[in-house]
Amino acid sequence: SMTAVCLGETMAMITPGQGTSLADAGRLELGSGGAESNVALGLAAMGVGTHWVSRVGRDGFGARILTELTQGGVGVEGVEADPSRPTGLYVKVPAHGGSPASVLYYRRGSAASAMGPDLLGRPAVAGLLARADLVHLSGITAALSEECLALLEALLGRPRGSQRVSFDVNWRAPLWAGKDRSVLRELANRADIVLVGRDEAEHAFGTGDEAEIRALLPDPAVIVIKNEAVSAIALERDGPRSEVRALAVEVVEPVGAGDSFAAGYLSGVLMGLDQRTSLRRGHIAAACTLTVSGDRGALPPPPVLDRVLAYSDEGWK
Ligand code: KDG
Repeated sequence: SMTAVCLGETMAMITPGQGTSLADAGRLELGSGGAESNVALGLAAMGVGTHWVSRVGRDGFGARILTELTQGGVGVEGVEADPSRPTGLYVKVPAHGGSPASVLYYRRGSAASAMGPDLLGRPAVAGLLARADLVHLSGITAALSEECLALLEALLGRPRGSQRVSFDVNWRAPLWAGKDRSVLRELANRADIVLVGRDEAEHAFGTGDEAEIRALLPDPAVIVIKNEAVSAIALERDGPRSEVRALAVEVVEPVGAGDSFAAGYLSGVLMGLDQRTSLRRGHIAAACTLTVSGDRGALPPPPVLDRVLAYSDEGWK
C-alpha cells in the first residue's frame, strides 16, 4: 500500500469565540494547525500510511501536537523536539464587527523554523523519505527561514525515482512581506504535482490565468488550480484538462479546506485513480472542513467515500 511523508510546521492555535475580537475576548480556545500536518491527518483518515516530518518545541504545545497526530494515525518518528526553541503559535481572529477574519503568527524563531537540509541526514527522516511514494511540501516552509528554504530546495533537488513530490503553494501574505516571492515559482516548477488557488497564483506568480500559470510552470506533471468555490482544474502536462465542479456547501469557516482538498486529491492519485475522481475526492474532503469551524473536518471513512463517489457519478458532470 502507498505511503506519504508530509513536511512542514505545525503550530498551536488560539482563538476567541465566533464574532469576538481579541480585545474583547474573555477566554481563548486552544487547538493546533499546520497546513502539511492537516494534509497528513487527511491522508491517514483516507487510508494512506502517512508520516509527518517536522520539529516542535519540547513544550506542552509540542506534546499536544504529537498526541493529536498520533491519535489521527499519523507517524511522528520523523519529528524532532527542540529543547531551546518553542513550538510556534498562531491566532485565528474571527470576523467581528466590520473586520474580516484574520490570522496572527507568533512563529519567528520557532523550533520548526530551524529545520534545514541537515534534517535529511537524520536516519529516521532519511528512512521515511526513502520509502515514501509521495512527499508533500508547501510554500509556507519557503518563507519560514533561510534554512527552511534550503531544505525545500534540497528536497526538490534530489533524485527521486518513482517517488512523487506534491507542492501546495499555500500563499500566506504576512509571511512574504518584504521577501522575494519568485522562489515560489522555482520551487513549484520542480514538483511533480502543484496545487494552487487561482487567487494564490495571482499573489505568488503574478497571474491567475490558467494558460499563463502553465507557461510559468512547464515541468510539473500536473497542476491543480482551485477556482474558489466554483471548481478545480487539473492540467496534465501529457494529458487532457479536467475540470470538476465544487460541492455547494454553506461555508462556516474556510481555514484548512485547501489542506483537506489536497488530502482528498492526493489520496486518489496515490490509489491510481484518474484526475476527475481524484478532484472529486478533493472536493468532498474540502466540504467536510468548510462546514465546520475547526481547521480539519471529520472525513468520511474510505468505504463510505468510495460509495459516495460511485453513487453520485451523474451529478458531477
Ligand atoms: O492551511 C491551514 C493553515 O493555514 C493553518 O493550519 C496554519 O499552517 C498554517 C499556516 O502557516 O498558515
